[in-house]
Amino acid sequence: MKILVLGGDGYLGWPTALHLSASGHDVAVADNFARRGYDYEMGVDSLTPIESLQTRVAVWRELTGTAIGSYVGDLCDAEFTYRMVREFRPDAIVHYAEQRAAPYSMVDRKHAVYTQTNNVVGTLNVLYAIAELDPDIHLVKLGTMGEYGTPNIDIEEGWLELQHKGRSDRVLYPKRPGSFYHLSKVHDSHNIEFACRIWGVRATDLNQGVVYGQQTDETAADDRLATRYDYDAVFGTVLNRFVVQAVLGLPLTVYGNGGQTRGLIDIRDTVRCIQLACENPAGRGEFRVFNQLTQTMSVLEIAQTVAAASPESVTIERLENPRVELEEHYYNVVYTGLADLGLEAHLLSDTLIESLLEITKRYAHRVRPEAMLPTIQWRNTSSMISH
Ligand code: NAD
Ligand code: USQ
Repeated sequence: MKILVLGGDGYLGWPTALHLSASGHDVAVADNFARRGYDYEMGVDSLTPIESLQTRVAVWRELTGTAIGSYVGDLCDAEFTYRMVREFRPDAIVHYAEQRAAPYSMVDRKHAVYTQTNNVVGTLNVLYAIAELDPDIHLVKLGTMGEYGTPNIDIEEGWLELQHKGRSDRVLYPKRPGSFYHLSKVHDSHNIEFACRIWGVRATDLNQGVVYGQQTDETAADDRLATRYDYDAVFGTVLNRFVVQAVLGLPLTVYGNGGQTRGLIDIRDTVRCIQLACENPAGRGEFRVFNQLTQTMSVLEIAQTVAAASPESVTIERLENPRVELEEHYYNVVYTGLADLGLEAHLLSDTLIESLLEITKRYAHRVRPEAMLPTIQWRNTSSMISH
């Protein structure tokens, strides 16, 4: 298949492009390097050194003889988006290209507006390009488990069968997200479902949990293929952050009492899920939703698991929660769709944590410990991005 990976220079987009290429697909990536720009804004950098997109693509070609096309541009620029789709003619578009950090979207008005504009407008341009140029293109869009929030009923895969006053209907599952970033994904989901209904677009919305890990079979082949590893309080995700804190001898920063429970997924399963979704497309007009996670754990359980796998002694610190979120709640999620397509999950294991500890030790000298503590407060309308 011809597959276009939007956001192909990012943490997940780059390993996905490699995995799809290694699986025999004809792949091109697109990115505007916004993510590299946020690093400059915050004065931080990926723990692992990462090469430019041009070098990454050249190294992949040198190692495998296979080309990955690249498009540099902004999805919010409709001309760019249309030109790319017209030129590459993909069978599937994998859409990762959004501002994805909840804390970044909560810095202040400007960052909230940027996040929602970038994400919602970029996705609308992609939807229009598909509808106008080739409605057969399958859109595989990254959503998030955080769209649902933590409701007091089971979380279904996108849709809910509802009984109300003697009548029944199948409705989009009600959403209660916890940041302006997570809200941008809800807005996207509604726009995509509408495009499926009115234009017969085929789409898969993947409500992914928190990703952990840094290596896939393909990125591990050469240091120059490494993907980024974020550990700072804005972009670092919880398990990856805890591993870095454990290696540096810093206390693990559990927000609140740590009872908040989240879906988790190994980066090796993320790339496989995308492959499965692309190779088994949604039907014309279908808005298909999968919950993309392989297990659920509370934040405190994640901290205890990292502490137990670490050879050094580790302390766990409970910080006052900078976010507004339930710390004790019901959480029962259905996630059978991707398993039915053939996903064989890698569950969080000591071996994975040990390999992350190894990577972290190798690059520990690159960590800026002052970027570790959270500075963005949900309850304030304006926060400092760093100390
Ligand atoms: P990332 O920030 O590393 O990658 C996103 C890429 O998209 C970046 O390279 C960025 O430069 C690019 N981009 C952003 N806006 C763009 C635009 N307007 N035009 C062109 N390129 C643009 O993020 P990631 O961790 O790889 O996440 C990828 C996607 O997966 C996001 O949509 C995110 O919401 C979703 N997701 C991530 C996680 C996670 O734990 N990392 C979990 C669930 C869902
Ligand atoms: N947390 C801590 N300590 C930390 C960091 C986080 O206790 O040092 C807690 C947070 O309060 C939250 C949970 O851990 O309850 C997860 O936080 P996170 O920063 O790992 O994840 P989140 O902000 O939800 O965002 C990440 C990705 C986002 C994706 C989302 C999936 O950045 O792109 O959409 O995970 S989900 O959480 O399922 O919505």
